[in-house]
Amino acid sequence: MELSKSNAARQKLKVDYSNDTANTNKTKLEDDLKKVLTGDFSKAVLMLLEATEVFEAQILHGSMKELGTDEALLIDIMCPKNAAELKLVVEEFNKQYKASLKQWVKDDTSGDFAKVLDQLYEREEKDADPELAKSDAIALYEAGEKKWGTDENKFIDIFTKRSFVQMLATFKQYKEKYSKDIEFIIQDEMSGDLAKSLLTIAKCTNDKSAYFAKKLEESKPDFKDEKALRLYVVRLERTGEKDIKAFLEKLTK
Ligand SMILES: [Ca+2]
Repeated sequence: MELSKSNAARQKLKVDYSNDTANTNKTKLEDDLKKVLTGDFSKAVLMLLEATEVFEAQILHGSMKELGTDEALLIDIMCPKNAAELKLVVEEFNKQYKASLKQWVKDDTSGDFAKVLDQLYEREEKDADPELAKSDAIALYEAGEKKWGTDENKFIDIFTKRSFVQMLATFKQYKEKYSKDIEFIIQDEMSGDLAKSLLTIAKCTNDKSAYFAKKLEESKPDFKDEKALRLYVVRLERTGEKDIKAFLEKLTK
C-alpha cells in the first residue's frame, strides 16, 4: 500500500499525481480520493496525506491557546526533534497562525522548563566526539550526583545543545565511569516538567523508536475527536510503515 510509506513519500506522491501527464486536468490526489472513499477510512487517508508538521503545529497551538498549557504535549512534540525538524514546525506554525511558535512557547512556560524548550532550536548536528563525551559526562556528574542540589543549567545546556549522537556517547561514558543510567540521574536530581522534558530527550537519545512506539501505544484513534485523532496520526507517522499499514487495514475490515 503506497499510503503506508513515509510521510515524505506521500507528499511526493501528491505532487507526482498532479503532475502526471495522464492527469490532464491536474486534479489533486486528495480531491480525487474524497470522491471515491467514505467514512473513517477516507478520513484516515486524507489525514495521512497531510504533512506531519501541519498537525504538529495544530497540536502545539491547541496545547497553548486556551487558559493553561498542556505541557505534556509540548514535551512530546518538541523534545524528540532536532533543530531541522523543529524548524519545519516553526515555519508551519507561522504559516497557519501568523505567529511565532518560539514566542508562544516562551509566553506559556516558565523557569527551567521554559529554558529547555527555548534552547531546542539551536541543537547542533555533529558527529559524536569521544573527548567531548568524556568531558560532558564529567560535567554532568559534577552538576548532579557529586553536587549537593543540582546545577540545572549545566544539564539543560548539554541536553539542548548537543546532537543526539553526541549525547548517546556521553551517556555511555557516564554509565562506564559512574555505573549509572542518565535517565535515573535525571529523575533523582530533578522533578516536574524540567525532569519530564530532559527525560524525554534522554529516552529519544537512547532509543527513539522505543519512545515513539510507547507513545503510540498510549493513544487511541478516536474518529469523533478531531484533536485526539490528529495526535494519534502524528504518533503513527513517527512509528512508521508497519503501524500505518495495520491502522489502515483495520479500517477497511
Ligand atoms: Ca545532586
